Amino acid sequence: MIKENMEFLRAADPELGDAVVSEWQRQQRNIELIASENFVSPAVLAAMGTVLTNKYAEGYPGKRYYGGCEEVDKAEELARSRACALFGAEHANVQPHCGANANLAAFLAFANPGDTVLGMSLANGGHLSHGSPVNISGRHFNIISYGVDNDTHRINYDEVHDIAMKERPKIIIAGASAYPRVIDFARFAEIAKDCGAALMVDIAHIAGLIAAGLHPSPVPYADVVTTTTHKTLRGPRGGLILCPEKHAKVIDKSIFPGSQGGPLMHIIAAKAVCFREAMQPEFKAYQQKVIDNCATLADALLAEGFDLVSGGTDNHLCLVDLRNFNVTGKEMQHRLDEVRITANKNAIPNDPESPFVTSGLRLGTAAATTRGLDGEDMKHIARLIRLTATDFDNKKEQIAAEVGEICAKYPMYEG
Ligand code: DSN
Repeated sequence: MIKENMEFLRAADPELGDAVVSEWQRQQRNIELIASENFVSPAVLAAMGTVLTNKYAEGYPGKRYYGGCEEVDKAEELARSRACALFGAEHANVQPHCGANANLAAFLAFANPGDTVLGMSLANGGHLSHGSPVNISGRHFNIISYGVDNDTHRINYDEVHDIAMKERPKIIIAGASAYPRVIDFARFAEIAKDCGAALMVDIAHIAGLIAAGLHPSPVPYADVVTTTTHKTLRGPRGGLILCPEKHAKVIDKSIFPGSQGGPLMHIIAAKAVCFREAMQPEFKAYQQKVIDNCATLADALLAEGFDLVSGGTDNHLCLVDLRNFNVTGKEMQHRLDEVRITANKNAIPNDPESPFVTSGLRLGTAAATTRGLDGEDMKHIARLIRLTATDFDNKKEQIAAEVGEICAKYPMYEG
């Protein structure tokens, strides 16, 4: 069906159809190690391609600004109730178009422009929408940051506490895009309580692990939890907000009419499908494999001579410090692209290089694990990454051929 749909599209619009088919082929022949990506199920893919895209439904189920919303109400109710059940939350808003929109809504709910917000710095693993000067969060709020400990590369909770007591932020943000270790949300909640801040937790990267019970959940502690739905959670590209009932009204208002217009009902339907999938026992087994594969990859990279930020990983990603191999993150990303391993350059703590160059490489196992890759493949990939760093010019054809052999074992979306 997936192939048939692509052929249908290609017949209707050859230029666009060609690009879609080429992207599918790229996904087939590359090893995907971008920590924020995944491959959705055929059911999630199907939900995104439904007639629900035709419907305007500003408002919320039972209280819309348009007629004819009976069926999309059902879809949104399913998504909301499943999100609550999956994460043990009292309230869910499934309308954010993306994680950054979910974060903006959380800012609007708990702070006013000019108020102080404390988040993890981008340079130490935080996210653009947690207060970067080039993002609306950094332009409209007074952002102060915490980083990681210089030696352990872990969050120093005592330091976060000191900063929070001195600066008295309105919001404290926990959560990161490049932090390979468990985050102590209970400790963050104590800090927020001590300084009178709201606690916002962005679980975009680890939502799947949390849903599976393999990382502690922030839901019992946070005033608001934001996430994307497409990373480890393996749903459609989009956002989600969870909160206690006492904050439901202010959160809903911050999304609509506060910062968004019409919800994307076909994407909300796909979120409902994703949440149902995430409640199945197979999903927990999948998340355990993601963690196991990442641990194996990290150990193998260490054995190949690489340094890892924080020395290893507890979750789905690891961050390689490339400096002892005398190659930058930018150059390594480029070389890996050539041998069809897809990853991204990433700043490491106290990176001497600019954010466009970087000294690090972020690797994640969520997508490759969905595809079926196992521990032996991870060890093989670590060896190929070492060859890419040390002997690229001589070995690039050989590396690309070995990548091709791995990919051929795990075809995708063939049905
Ligand atoms: N861009 C995502 C990532 O790669 O981590 C975060 O939104």
